[in-house]
Amino acid sequence: MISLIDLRSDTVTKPTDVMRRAAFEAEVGDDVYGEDPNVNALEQEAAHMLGKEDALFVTSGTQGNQIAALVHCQPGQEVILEADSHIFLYEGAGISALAGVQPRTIKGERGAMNPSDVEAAIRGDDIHFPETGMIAIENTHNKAGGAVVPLSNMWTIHQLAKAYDIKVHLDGARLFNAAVAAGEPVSAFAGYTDTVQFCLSKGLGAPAGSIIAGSADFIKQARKWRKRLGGGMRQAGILAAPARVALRDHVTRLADDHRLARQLATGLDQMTGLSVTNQVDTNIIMVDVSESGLSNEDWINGLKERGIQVGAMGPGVLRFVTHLDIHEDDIELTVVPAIRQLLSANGGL
Ligand code: TLP
Repeated sequence: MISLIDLRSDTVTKPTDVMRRAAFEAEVGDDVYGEDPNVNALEQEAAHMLGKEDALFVTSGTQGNQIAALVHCQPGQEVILEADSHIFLYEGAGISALAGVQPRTIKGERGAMNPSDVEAAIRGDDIHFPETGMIAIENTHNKAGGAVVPLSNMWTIHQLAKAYDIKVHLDGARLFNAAVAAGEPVSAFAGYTDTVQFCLSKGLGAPAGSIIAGSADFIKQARKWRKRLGGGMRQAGILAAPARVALRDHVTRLADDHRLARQLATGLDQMTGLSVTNQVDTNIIMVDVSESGLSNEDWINGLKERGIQVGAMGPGVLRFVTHLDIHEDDIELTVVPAIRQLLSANGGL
């Protein structure tokens, strides 16, 4: 079977041989009893990297974000979050369905909410109003094209939140991309939030799972919620062992994904009919194809015929994501020529 060059997401990476060996050889135990050595080690290592008291291995980024809302909020409260955030757009209204809260969205600038907009959205003490239960920040911001939300923005929002006694949660699905791009440790970002979720199964390349981290008391409650949600995974060391490899070996290499993304973005932006709409901080490129004369479906199907998979991120917008399994040759020898070919076959370029 010929494998396609898959640029739909960084979730599509396959475990490396080192990861597969780690999974194969992993010593395991029942994690619901707290007895899986690899899960315990992964949680400790992640908490240490983030500078948090404790951490918990959860099934997915979505589960981590939902647990944050479940622990921080009471039903009937409100969560302040960015209007294009993953929690608002892509988690099946989970915070409403599960935690019983309503979202209060704020349109950000490259994913960053203006702190004065956040402050204006915090509810006063009034019998009519829901209380603000949590503020969520997303970094990197997916829909804003992998934009790094500046540390200074996070600091200001965190200070504000502390003054109002509101918890801040970081959806750091791609936190390591943000940290590598900013040249800062992940703990710098995590330091400006009460709780943080990061995905092991995106750019880091692990097969599945996320980490949620915070105070010891938060993790105690999170562990109970994870069990309630059916996320107690028993011999999860099979997944935690390759995730430990990801944290050990795949952090600094994220800079390669960012370099390749910039390289691809430059190539795409030079083609008539295409325009890259985001500043490429990390591994995501958003391309406006509406002037190309081809629909999203034409692009997705046409590229698939040429051995490439991409995804749509809205009308006339395609998303290209670089990751562990994408190499310079893929971009230069296959992706860029295929896009040129598709454009010229349809009278463009
Ligand atoms: N994002 C996926 C899709 O769901 C859109 C992707 O391909 O980018 N937060 C952010 C910022 C995310 O981008 C994602 C996944 C999640 C949370 C959820 O993680 P999972 O898929 O592990 O539940």
